[in-house]
Amino acid sequence: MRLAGITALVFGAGISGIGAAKLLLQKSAEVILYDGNAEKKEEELRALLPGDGRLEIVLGALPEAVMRRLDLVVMSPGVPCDLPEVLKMKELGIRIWGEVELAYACGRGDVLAVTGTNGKTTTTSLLGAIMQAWKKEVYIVGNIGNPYTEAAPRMTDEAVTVAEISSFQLETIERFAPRVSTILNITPDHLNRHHTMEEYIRVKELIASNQTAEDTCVLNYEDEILRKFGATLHTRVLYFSSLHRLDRGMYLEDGAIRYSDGAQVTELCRTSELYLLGRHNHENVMAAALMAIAYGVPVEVIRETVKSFRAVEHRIEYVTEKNGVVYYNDSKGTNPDAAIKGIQAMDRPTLLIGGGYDKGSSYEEWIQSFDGKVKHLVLIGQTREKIAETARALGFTDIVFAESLEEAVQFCADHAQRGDAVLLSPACASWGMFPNYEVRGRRFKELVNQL
Ligand code: UMA
Repeated sequence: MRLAGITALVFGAGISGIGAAKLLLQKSAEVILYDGNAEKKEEELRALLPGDGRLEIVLGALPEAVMRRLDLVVMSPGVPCDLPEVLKMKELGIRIWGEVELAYACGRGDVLAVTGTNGKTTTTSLLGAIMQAWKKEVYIVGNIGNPYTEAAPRMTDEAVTVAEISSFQLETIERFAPRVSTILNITPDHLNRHHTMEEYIRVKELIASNQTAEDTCVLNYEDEILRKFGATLHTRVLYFSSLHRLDRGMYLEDGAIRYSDGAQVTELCRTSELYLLGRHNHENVMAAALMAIAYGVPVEVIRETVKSFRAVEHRIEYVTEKNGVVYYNDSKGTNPDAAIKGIQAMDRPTLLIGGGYDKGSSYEEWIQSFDGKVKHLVLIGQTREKIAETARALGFTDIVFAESLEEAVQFCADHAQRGDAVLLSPACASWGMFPNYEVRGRRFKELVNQL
């Protein structure tokens, strides 16, 4: 699609929307930056964008007269596709792209894309590090917090883009086609946005929808949904497994990560050589390594990178030790499944801070995973009643309500004993209390360091 001269509305003025607006202005499109939040400040938004383009800013309600002028709508990931305004624009026959589709249309080089319910950020960072050890021009973008549209205009044909792609972003792709993709796992998440598990799965699987026979999709063999999905694909499929030796693919066996190309078996490393802990992390390592192999990276480069790679911020991140109590920040535990990994990684009695924004999750399995390790469950945010109810029904009653993260941290500091751990692993999104999980995690670290 030719962008010069068209009128494009960018829906949402967060970091994706600003990236998209900049890119469109650079392509000489006429841009209408729209945000439903009437409290946003027009001058502040203008200051983020080049002053010489044809830019209009609309805040609050979106008039139909504006809709009727449009050739293209570029959606920010956080904006639901079934909002009445969006449905209206669809009805008017206006093309709707996600910010990722716009970036893909304008970018160059190859794309390697990572999705899945959990482990996306770790896998994307590790794959990014592997690519940086091998290639000169590497971009690490997407849901990880760097808008893809910001990087797109700088790309040459030599570029390798490693993209973390959420289900929100996949909903609005059209031609986005990674050379190598992965779906790490699929468990219930974001059901308030996608409504049903079937729809969430459908959206996740879109990551491979434009891949051809020359491309590769890397899947988790132990995920039944994904194994079924793999059988339907026309692109090359490679599996990784943490439980079974595979004739072809990557697997965990006798404390080692091994790769079989169908004829020869190569040992990548021993898990004891990795800084990343836990089976879920070993799966992330296998996914990244297998994607790199599929893309042609020499095994030696992959081996050196995985052995030196450390955990990413906010993912079971060690903060500090105070009075014999160890503090961990797992703010990225934004759903029950991710939070289960957090509590499983604890090897001592734990004071657990949970709760936040309600995404329609069920907390039963999370509470069942406490396994006698949780001394106190300190709950904050919108979901605290719902979590407490579930916990009590399962016989877990050491529950405390706190009004804020500050109060929760103080309670933990007052009640933890030498040898305990304090873990922030909320099982919920941060929205309502914080703009995102990074701000929540950083605030937690600040509070802990001030104790
Ligand atoms: N807005 C509206 N109407 C709505 C909803 C939002 O106008 O109905 C406006 C808001 O007022 C706000 C803007 O849209 O001004 C926010 O847009 P956004 O929610 O898309 O946020 P961005 O700042 O653009 O960040 C987005 C991703 N956010 C979400 O998916 C919610 C970031 O992922 C991502 O890092 C960034 O783009 C760069 O690509 C965050 C996230 O929480 C980390 N992701 C979810 C997750 O990981 O679970 C999917």
